[in-house]
Amino acid sequence: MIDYLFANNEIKGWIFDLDGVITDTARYHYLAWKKLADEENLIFDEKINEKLRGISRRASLEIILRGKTFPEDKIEQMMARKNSYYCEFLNELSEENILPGIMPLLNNLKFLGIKMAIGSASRNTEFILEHLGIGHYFDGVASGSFVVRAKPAPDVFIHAAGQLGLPVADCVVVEDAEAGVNGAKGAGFRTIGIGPADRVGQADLRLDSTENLKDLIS
Ligand code: B16
Ligand code: MG
Repeated sequence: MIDYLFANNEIKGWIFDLDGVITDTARYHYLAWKKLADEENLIFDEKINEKLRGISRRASLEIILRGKTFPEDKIEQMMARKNSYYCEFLNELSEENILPGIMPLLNNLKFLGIKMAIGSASRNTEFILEHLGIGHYFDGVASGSFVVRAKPAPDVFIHAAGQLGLPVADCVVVEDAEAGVNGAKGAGFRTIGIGPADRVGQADLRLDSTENLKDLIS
């Protein structure tokens, strides 16, 4: 598997998902959705939150609403409210919130001259990178702000590969969400899944934790 991923050193670009790979903001998403759900008398718990991994803001709200319908202006207002709660939590983010193994990997890839990009569903990508202080590592930043179709559509990764000036076959995508791995794999990227097999087992290489990433390149 590792041979397939790294054969002939032909990986020229690494595309990283943000939430769940570079940093773990799932708790903040949970607390912000929970506050909104409580205000709106909607049932929401950590189990439902797990389904929102890698899913866009709108698709997340649709899952929480469970078929309940609202006028578009109310939907927009609820998404904005959730995001304002979420951004309050994001203000607490710092380099201490970068997941284990990420900094050694980014430094090694930079040293080797391998291009790197972010491919995230989050419209808060730039804000998060700024708080983490690692924006300068990336030659491209593709996010939910730039593409119409959210994951599992591969658009955000294809946009990232385009920013790197590389064909998809030369890039590996690192993802923690089933939707992200499926989207990237279906588009011809090589994939590394972070997390349990029942979530990212379909990736070309699955690792339990970001900590294991640093052993791939040294
Ligand atoms: P926002 P990723 C995703 O980020 C999160 O995993 C997902 O839970 C969230 O709903 C989505 O971003 C949209 O985030 O509300 O900040 O635009 O994993 O693709 O980096
Ligand atoms: Mg993610």
